[in-house]
Amino acid sequence: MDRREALGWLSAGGLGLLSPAARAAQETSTAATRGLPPLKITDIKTILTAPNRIRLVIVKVMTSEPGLYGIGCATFTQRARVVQTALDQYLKPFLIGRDVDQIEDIWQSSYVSSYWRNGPVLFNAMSGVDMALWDIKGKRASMPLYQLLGGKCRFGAALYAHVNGRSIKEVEDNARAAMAKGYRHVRVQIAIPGLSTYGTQVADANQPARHEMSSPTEPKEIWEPGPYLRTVPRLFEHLRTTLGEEVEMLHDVHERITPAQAVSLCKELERYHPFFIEDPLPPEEKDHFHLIRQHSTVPIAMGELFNSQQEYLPLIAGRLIDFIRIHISQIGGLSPARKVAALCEFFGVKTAWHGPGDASPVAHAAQLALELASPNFGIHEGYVFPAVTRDVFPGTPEVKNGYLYAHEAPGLGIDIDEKLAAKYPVCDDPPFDFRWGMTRRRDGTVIRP
Ligand code: GCO
Ligand code: MG
Repeated sequence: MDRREALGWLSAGGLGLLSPAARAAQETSTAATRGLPPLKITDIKTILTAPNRIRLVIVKVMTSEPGLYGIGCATFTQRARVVQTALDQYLKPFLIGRDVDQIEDIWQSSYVSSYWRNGPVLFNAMSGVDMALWDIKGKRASMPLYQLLGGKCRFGAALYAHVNGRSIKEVEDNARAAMAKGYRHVRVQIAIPGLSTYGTQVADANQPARHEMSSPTEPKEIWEPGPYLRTVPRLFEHLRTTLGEEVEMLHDVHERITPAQAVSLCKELERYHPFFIEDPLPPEEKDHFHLIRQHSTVPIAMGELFNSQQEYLPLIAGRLIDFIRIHISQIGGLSPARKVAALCEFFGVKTAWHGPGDASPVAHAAQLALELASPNFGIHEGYVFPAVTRDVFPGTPEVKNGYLYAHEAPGLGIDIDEKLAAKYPVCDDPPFDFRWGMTRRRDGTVIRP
């Protein structure tokens, strides 16, 4: 029996074991499948917008069905224009005319279309297209995307609130305010007097950097590990004592320290039972994660800087981390992310996809679809978009009582108001935030990052 005969046989009810009603239903659904018109990609638009001053890159994939399109996130905020070029000059001509239903094939062929691959620019460009194709598939199926991914495992995704402060007391007050809004998870960051500390940044990101090593380093650019390493355990001790046992506390080290310092910090924080400690080491030091594991049971979250599978696979397969923090658009979109989520499930790793303000509302909607359908979901990074951004992106998922809820519309359930988006152009002068690459030790040495 050839394939066509086999399909005919199946749609005719196989061995005839189907009841007449079941056979009628099957025939209708087979006809419906046959009835879906093949669709082509007719255009790919790149939209840059910055409603709350963060440069976002959004992709809109148009199809041969009038009015049917999908949107995706391609945001690499530090290099937005480069992603735009990758899309407009390279991916768009490569993909026009392709069948919108072949998401995996489009991903695989785009991946090798530049021969060299695995970079944040090309992966973000691919992610914009990939998410948009999933959005289209959901619209075609008249289903919210989480349904296509397996259906809901939970009603909403718990998210953590970003809490920071200039003093331990201020962090406590801000944590209480977040808890009063219903958050049960708080990520706590504290400013270290006289130092430029991640998560409490006060310096103007758009200030041009010095182009030479300054001597001495400007105070607002200095960061030293010592005072930080002595302050964070005190912060946790205070918060655990004053906020009680219920609240879950998280902290982002944001690299910056040595392997030995990371081990020592994790050991010290263990007694306060953090939910996770994030990026205790930079990706370049990933072979040192086993040291942390040997000395501490603190749950480790890692991955926002990863691009390729060669980077994250060893940490997952080696059971060296507890939460995967990949920035979904940085690895090429939802297609690879759902594979990572499934892989993580088998290795006891939960998802905590990277979701700050430079993951657009479209990216948050895509993450949420995956989170609702992943048994091993851990936590969603909370970023409450201001009203202006929510207006540009109608359908931005709602935050309520410490949970993120999906809109039940087909596909990603989110759209972009292009006219409004155009009112918030990205800043091209300067075209990027100068704060990256500016933080130095007192002697002028650049720190990561
Ligand atoms: C986080 C991150 C971000 C990054 C930012 C870089 O955990 O939310 O570390 O704050 O620093 O996304 O652009
Ligand atoms: Mg981080």
